[in-house]
Amino acid sequence: MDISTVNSLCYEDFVDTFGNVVERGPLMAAAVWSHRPFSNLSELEAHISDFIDKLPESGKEGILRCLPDLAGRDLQRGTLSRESQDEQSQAGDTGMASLSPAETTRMHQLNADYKKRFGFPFVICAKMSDKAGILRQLAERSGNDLSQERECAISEVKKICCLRLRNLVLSETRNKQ
Ligand code: 2AL
Repeated sequence: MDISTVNSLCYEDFVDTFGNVVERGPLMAAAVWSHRPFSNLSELEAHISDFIDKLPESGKEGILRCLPDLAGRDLQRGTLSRESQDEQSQAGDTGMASLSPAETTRMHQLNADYKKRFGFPFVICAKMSDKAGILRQLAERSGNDLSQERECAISEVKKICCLRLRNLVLSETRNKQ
């Protein structure tokens, strides 16, 4: 859809459309609707980013806790959101479903250690990485302190949000084509 269609949506339709650009985050969409009309996709994205930045640390951690683990229980059970399913299956060439048994064990262990340390799941924009990069980042970022890591994880949420938005709204460049 183009930006004028976005601007014409009632809030119910807006929340239905954008309620998962931040995973399980309809509150974000419902809040950002107040800022219509948006002049372009970047402005919509900036309002979401701004909303997230203004949250207290507990709110940011709440956003992180709404993301499913990579290669975790939801992937195994087939209960990921459509967007997450798509991202986890497109990490690198083959996706998170194709981890070897040894990689799966390592991933589960690192994820569990990370969660124990920070109290939220390890989050990374899977489409911008691959299996090796994800495992490396997981090990490296586990060494961060809490505030550093919270900000790092939130910046990954914003990258995921940006890609999800681009799947829904034509960007300015594509509009001109
Ligand atoms: C995810 C997810 O579901 N999609 C993505 O790009 N990253 N989850 C996560 N824990 O990083």
